[in-house]
Amino acid sequence: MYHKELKSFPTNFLWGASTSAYQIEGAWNEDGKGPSTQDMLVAPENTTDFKIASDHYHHMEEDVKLLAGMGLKAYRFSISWSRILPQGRGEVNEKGLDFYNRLINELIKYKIEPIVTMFHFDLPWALAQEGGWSNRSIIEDFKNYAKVLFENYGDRVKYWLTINEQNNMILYGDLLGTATTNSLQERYQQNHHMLLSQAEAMILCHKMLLNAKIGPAPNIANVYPSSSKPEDMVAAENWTALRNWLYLDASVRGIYNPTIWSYLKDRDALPRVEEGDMETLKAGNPDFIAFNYYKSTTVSAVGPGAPLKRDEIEKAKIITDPGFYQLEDNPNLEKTPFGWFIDPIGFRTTMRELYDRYHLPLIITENGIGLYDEVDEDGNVNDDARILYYQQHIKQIQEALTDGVEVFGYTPWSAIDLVSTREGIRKRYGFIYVNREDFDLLDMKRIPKKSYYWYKELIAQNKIPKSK
Ligand code: BGP
Repeated sequence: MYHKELKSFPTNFLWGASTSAYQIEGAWNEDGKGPSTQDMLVAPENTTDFKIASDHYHHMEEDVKLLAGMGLKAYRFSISWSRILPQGRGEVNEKGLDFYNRLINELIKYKIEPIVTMFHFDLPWALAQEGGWSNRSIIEDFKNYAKVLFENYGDRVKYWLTINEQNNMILYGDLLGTATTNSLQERYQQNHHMLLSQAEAMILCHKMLLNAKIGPAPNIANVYPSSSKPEDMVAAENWTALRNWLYLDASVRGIYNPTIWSYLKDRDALPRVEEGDMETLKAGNPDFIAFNYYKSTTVSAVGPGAPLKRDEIEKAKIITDPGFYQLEDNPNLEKTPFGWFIDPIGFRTTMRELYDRYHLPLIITENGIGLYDEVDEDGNVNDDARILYYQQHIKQIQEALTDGVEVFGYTPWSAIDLVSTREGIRKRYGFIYVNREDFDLLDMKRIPKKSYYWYKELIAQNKIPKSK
């Protein structure tokens, strides 16, 4: 649909940027922090671990000042559970509490709205030793953790996100360092426990904080059938249900997606659902949907027993699905230097589909491009490819707004350079360069990139700057 005129961005639109605790903070064992599963991972070859990351823990004031300099209206960050509760439960670490208190106060000082992710891939190691998400007792632990956060930060934090990319943890947990099992049933049992933990947190949030808003933060992206064959359309619907709707149907409507329920049944992988669980899921209601979008996917139908076609599937050990779907290339799309499809229009269709299906306001909590950024002789980082990526994607938000979709914020990934989930710091996402390499920490100097100034102009004008 072509619009004669595009709607302007609302004046209170939350232009922001995003990070996560374990990828940016460092100080992995300082000031009483307990280890998390991410701290204990063995990094892939030639790749840094997360122990120092961007050393944000020791650069927090400087970093926030730079974010304020960009004119950010919002900053999305995650809280490290084991910095607050080193054992995952029990005694609270005052110094951990203090760090986030200072961060939140600093943001508010510059009129930047804090958006807090409660859990972003870094489970307290102590809880992982007891089975982590496989152990039903984690629901109570998550609820207690949520209570500590609401009690301590609820007076200043209005926007809460429960669990980052629960769907990717279940589907690609091996890649994200969050998987603990190859059993399909156990994965979906973990998923069930996450859904219940999330529902309990949403219920508690609404009980404790009357003005707060809370929502899930899955990774949502549209799926194309690789051809107009009806079988490929069924495969596309299958993959959409498995990667998108399973999570949101449960979070928003408190139900299990029927296609996925029968898929799990067919594969003897149904989660054990106890009495009262479905009532809990129904009682937990989000105020909005936050979602991360990087790329669309394309799939085709594949008969039962067929061999797997793509390496990616083997590597990721994701649920291999002959009889359900098969990932395909998309010749219509370009790729980033790291091989991710670039699909701004897919971003628009994702927003439209989400709004159509759930009728809840949307905020995009991640979107961005990983690049091999470098500092040139003049000390500048000219990340034109990132500017182009943002320009194209933000244009599609405007298209979606004009289509009638309610979008209230955009916090792309990432505010400053940080360590990627598995490709180190050489895969950079930030508006601000951090001068370190995978194994050489250099001076950790912060250098605003060209995209920093571009985004600053966009925020100041509340519209996409004209290309120069
Ligand atoms: C999302 C995660 C982030 C992040 C981003 C980029 O899935 O929520 O933590 O890092 O993707 O991915 P990567 O770091 O693998 O390039």
